Amino acid sequence: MQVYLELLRDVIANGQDQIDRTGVGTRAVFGRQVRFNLADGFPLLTTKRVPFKSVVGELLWFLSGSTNNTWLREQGISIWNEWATENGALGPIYGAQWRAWPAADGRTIDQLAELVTSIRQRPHSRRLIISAWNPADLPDETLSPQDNVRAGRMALAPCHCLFQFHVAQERISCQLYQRSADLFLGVPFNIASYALLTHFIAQQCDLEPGELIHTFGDLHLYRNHLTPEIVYQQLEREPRALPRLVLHQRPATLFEYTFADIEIQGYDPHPAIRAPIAV
Ligand code: UFP
Repeated sequence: MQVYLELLRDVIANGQDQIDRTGVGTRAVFGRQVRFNLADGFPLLTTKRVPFKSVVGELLWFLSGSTNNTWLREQGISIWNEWATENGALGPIYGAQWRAWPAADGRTIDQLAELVTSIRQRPHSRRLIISAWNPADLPDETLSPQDNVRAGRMALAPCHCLFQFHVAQERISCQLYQRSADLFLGVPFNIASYALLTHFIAQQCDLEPGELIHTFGDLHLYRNHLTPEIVYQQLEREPRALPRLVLHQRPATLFEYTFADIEIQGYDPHPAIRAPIAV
């Protein structure tokens, strides 16, 4: 995960100071790409502890098609709390678009189910794409998350908004386009989440996981993360060996994985680093 530390240095050295929606302010670059060969180990950051249980829980929740925060909260996962209404609603975010994209004729499209079928039938297809970027459902950037949800819109515009799979030599790779990326808090989580999803899809399609290619639009460090205790502390740490992911069984479908099926082995990170989140 040396590549992550290089991204931190890149944003510090080459970023421009920007005003942003949250009012916190960032240092940002535009357009970057990193690659992880999933055969080298599972890309879970070792220079700080990443809460893997939250990564798993959020992905299982996305895959279930849910957009209500209640189940996550019950699992002790608080990552969506700031955006939810008092009833836990988040509007038509990822789960809705991935599993039930509304079509003009009233149908809904299960993009993920169709993706798995397509990969099995036509692994060489160049159209193995999932999009969460549904312009009809985007929030109004000037309203609060909760007011957007009450108006039937997403609480937060998709950050990881489009991804594509590619099969070559029995390996399946995933390229993610992330339009906006909080490099300190969001990105370690997003890398792990898409690596896990790629392992699931590979298993479901009888393929080996290949590469995760992570492409960024606005890649930023919030100003209040650029402190000796936060970003600079992490930069002083030596990366350690990557852990391994073990999937204990192969469920009948992509939508039936549970916490018990997923184990991370050999994860020995440096301690967690707390940092304020920009809402
Ligand atoms: N963000 C991430 N990853 C995520 C997620 C959010 O980095 O998975 F949901 C960050 C990016 C940005 C903010 O700092 O949240 C979203 O703000 P905006 O919509 O204005 O880009």
